[in-house]
Amino acid sequence: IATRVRHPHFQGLVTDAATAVARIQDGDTVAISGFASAGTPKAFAPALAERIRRVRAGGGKLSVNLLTGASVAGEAESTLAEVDGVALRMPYQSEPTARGKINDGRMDYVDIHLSHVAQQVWEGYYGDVDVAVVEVAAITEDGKLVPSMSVGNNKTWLEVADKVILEVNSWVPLDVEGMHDVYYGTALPPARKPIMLTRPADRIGQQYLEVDPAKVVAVVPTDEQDSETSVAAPDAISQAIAGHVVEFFRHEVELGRLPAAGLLPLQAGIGNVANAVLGGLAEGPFTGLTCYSEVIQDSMLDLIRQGTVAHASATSLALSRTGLAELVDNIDLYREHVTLRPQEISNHPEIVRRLGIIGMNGMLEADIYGNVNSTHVGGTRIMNGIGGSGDFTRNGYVSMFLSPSTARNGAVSAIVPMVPHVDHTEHDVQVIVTEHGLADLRGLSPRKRAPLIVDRCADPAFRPMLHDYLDRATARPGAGNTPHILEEALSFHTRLAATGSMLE
Ligand code: 0RQ
Repeated sequence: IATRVRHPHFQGLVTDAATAVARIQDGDTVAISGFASAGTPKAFAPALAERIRRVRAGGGKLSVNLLTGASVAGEAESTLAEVDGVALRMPYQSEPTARGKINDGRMDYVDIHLSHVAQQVWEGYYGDVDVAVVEVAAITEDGKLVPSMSVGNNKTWLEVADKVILEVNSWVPLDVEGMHDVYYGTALPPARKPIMLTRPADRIGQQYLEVDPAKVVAVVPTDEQDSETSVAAPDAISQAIAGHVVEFFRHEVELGRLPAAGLLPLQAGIGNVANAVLGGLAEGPFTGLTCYSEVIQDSMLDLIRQGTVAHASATSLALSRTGLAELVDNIDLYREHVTLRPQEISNHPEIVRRLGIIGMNGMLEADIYGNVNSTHVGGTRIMNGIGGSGDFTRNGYVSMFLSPSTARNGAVSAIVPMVPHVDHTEHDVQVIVTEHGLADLRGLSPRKRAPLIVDRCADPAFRPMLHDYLDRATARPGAGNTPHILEEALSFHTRLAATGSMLE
């Protein structure tokens, strides 16, 4: 432990997780590290769930409000959800048990843009943060913290929390030191200053997180690996989507709208499609690429290793088992080509706009005018959350949504007359891609966009129904700028609910 906890004050605080979580009281707001699977505290959730069970068995009450970076390791999320340990959850989850509790109205869920979390917590919208639980790789001789595999909101949690529990994970390679760039220059308005980051590889902060030693109540040693963010091998659909995206980049370069050398920094969401698109870039022709994103997935490691990507900036390493092994085995290479930053900076609107990011995110569905639903199935049931997709889409240089054209074995169309929930409006969404094709909506009025989206992106099985709707809506007297038949606009969804299919 002395190689990981190098400062005597912190050595004196070493204890086990059960002792540490005894500090947590009913109603506390607990902010933990973790972004995607990476950097979630390993010992905290099982220990708190066990304490909750014991307190309840003794007739007491115990649940907490849980703040994180984004999603955290599935086991941590489910362990706490199973014991109804979480009263309020913010800002993102992607785990079935928690999702079920939210949709049953048993867990409050606040789904906000990831770049907004730090400032909203500072502003006090979530009350006081009682306890922060943050995983680190090491505590240095002078009491600084070496972050682990994600940074997320850890800087903010350490600053705002009354009490801090540190988990020091000896699985994290010590050579991760130097991969992080923690920027301490953010302030609340009117004291804000420009953030002087102009290239994805720029370093504007420091390698370490800081904590007031007086607030630290426990240091808990752990040695467990990060759980994996699994990815499937690209299938025909995701490969077709990737093909359309690469062709689009070629076309934009030809028109002089994207630089041939390195394009512009890429952002890609989590998931198989995003992973396949990045994989598609491995086949060329682009080189010297950069990435300014939230997460680094397996395919990004491949692109770095083969030299296609010169630098990748993110807030988290969301890797599969194979990806984690590759990272740990070649940590020196990746430390040189990867920078992990606080999510406030990885997703910052000012930087996203300045760098001219190409945003590529997944969606549940888009409507014929380009409004996108990323979060609520059928308009009511939460899937995951908006995550960082809004940060990149609203502020990006080119904002793209990528999705298979159908879901549930063809019963659900990803292109519908009207979305029942809007996360990204028609004003933000510029390009929609499915396996069938790519609709470039830039410069087009809603009436011009609609037939393009249907013909390029909808599955052929749904095209006649969508055209019929559009024709009848447009033929109405006073049809307007975005013609609709309101009595019918959600008919795809009501039919799905009634019959199990959007098909007539
Ligand atoms: O269900 O898991 O039961 O098979 O949704 O769909 O096609 O595998 O696509 O994994 O990319 O997820 C929008 C959810 C897409 C994701 C969303 C069902 C489908 C399947 C998953 P199963 P796919 P993806 C960076 C950016 C918001 C956050 C974000 C997301 C499951 O992209 O959460 O972008 N985005 N963050 O069957 C009903 C539809 C459906 C549908 C798909 N129209 N109706 N179900 N599904 N379309 C990441 C972070 O912020 C951390």
